[in-house]
This record gives sequence, structure tokens and C-alpha cells, in this order.
Amino acid sequence: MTLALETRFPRPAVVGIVNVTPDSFSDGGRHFEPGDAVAAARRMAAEGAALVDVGGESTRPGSAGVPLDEELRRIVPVLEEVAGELPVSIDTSKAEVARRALDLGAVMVNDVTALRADPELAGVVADGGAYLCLMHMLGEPRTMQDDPRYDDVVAEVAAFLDDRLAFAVAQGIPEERICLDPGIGFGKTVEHNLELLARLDELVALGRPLLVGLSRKRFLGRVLGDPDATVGPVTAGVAAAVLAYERGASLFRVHDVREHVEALGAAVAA
Ligand code: HH2
Repeated sequence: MTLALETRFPRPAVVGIVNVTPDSFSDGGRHFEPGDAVAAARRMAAEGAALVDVGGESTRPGSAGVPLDEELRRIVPVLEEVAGELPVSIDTSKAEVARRALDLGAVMVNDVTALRADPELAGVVADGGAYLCLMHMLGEPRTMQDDPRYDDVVAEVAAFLDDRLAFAVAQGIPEERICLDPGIGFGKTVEHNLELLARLDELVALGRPLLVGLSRKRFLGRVLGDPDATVGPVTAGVAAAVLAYERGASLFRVHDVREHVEALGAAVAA
């Protein structure tokens, strides 16, 4: 029997990012060699990450997809080393990648399309007894930052996540294994991201743990006055994560694990 997600990963839980990609927006290529990715995953776990999220496909604004065989070629050697040893999440939208990752010991699937891209992914998650993260995205990575518009971004993201949660449950994935994510930066302007953070309680009210990905995102550089920023400062991401924790977020997908573990540890104690 699988524990409820909130029991297995009590808040605040830090999720370390291991992008096995040459072109990720904030750590582009740093862990592209399997040995580097394995070392990074082990370091993050030692620094206090509750999970490490391994991904072989970049979702940066403007990026195109990666073919299945290339995504497998990137992530399999890394998962062979760490997925039996550390709690691992697989950042993928492809059922076949998720299946291989779960076979190798991954415990969670992080799907930025919220089960919209691959009709077989829900079944793989259900059959594998895996945890699942459902994220909101408007459009697709290639075009999502081309003038995104909402009437009420928070209400629309909440309605989307509620709908995708119901879909996942209808596909046989127990609700207690699912967390939700507003998808900071995925088809959102700076103002949309700030509005989501300001009204995070409306997403917490959906009743499932909330994962937020703020780490190094470009809007953090832009709010600090650099209109061309492509990466946000680590310190700004840490501050935003602490605020999000105070507003009810549970999981924090981050590049800089030690900094977040320390800051969130202080936030818990204070
Ligand atoms: N952000 C990114 C990728 N995956 N998954 C979830 N659930 N939430 C997020 O906010 C999120 C995500 C993008 O960040 P990064 O991993 O730094 O870059 P890339 O997608 O280019 O690998």
C-alpha cells in the first residue's frame, strides 16, 4: 500500500532538480553527462531533498520536444544508478519514459501536461502505484510565452487543476497520491505569476498538496528590474519559496537544495 503523498513527503518537502538536458533554462547542460547527474542527485539527497526530479526533456519557453529514444538515452543511465537508492521523480509526459523510470524504482511522475499529452500515461501511473504531479500550462512550451491571457488567472488555473485531478482519479489514480502545481512561468506573464503567488490559498483550497516551481525562474529577475532576465537570482527564489510555504505550499522544486532546506527549516521553526 502506498502512503498518502502528504504522509510520505510532509511539508515542506524540497524536490531537487536534475535536468539531464543540454538546454534547460536555468542550469543548461550542467548535468548532461550521466555521471554528473548521478553525483548531483546524490548531493541533493544528502543536502536534504525529499525527492530528486530527473528530466530528459527541456520545457523552457521556446523549446521543442525530444524524441522518445533520446529522452530514454538521457535518463535511463541516471535512473539505473539512483532510482533504487533515492526517492526519484521522473519529469516526463511520455508513458514509455514513465514506465521505464517506475520499473527502475522511481516513485513519482511529474507531468507538466497534466496527463494531456500521452493517453497511456495515466494507466502507467495507476498500474505502477506511483505518485503524480499535475501541472497547469497554457499552450505548449514552444509558444506559451507569446502573449498569454486570462480573465482571472487564479480561478482558471484552479478550475483546470480541479478538472485534471478528477480526470486522474477517474483513470484509477488514487487522489491521495496526487499533488497539484500552478505551473509558474508556463504560459504566464510576470503579473500572472505574482497573482498566483498572492492568491495561493485559492489553490491550496483544492485540497491536495501544492508543488511550486519558482527556483531561478526568469520572472524573479524581471521583478527585480531586469526586463531581459532569462534566469532569476537564487536568493529571490528562496524568498518566494518561503512565502509560498507560509501561504500553504507543500513541495518546492528547486535547483539549490541546501539553500531551500535551510530557509524552509527556519520558516518551520519560526
Ligand atoms: N518547471 C520546469 C520544469 N518542470 N515541473 C513542475 N511540476 N513544476 C515546474 O514549475 C516545472 C516543472 C522548468 O524549470 P527547469 O527544470 O529549470 O527547466 P527545463 O524545463 O528547461 O528543464
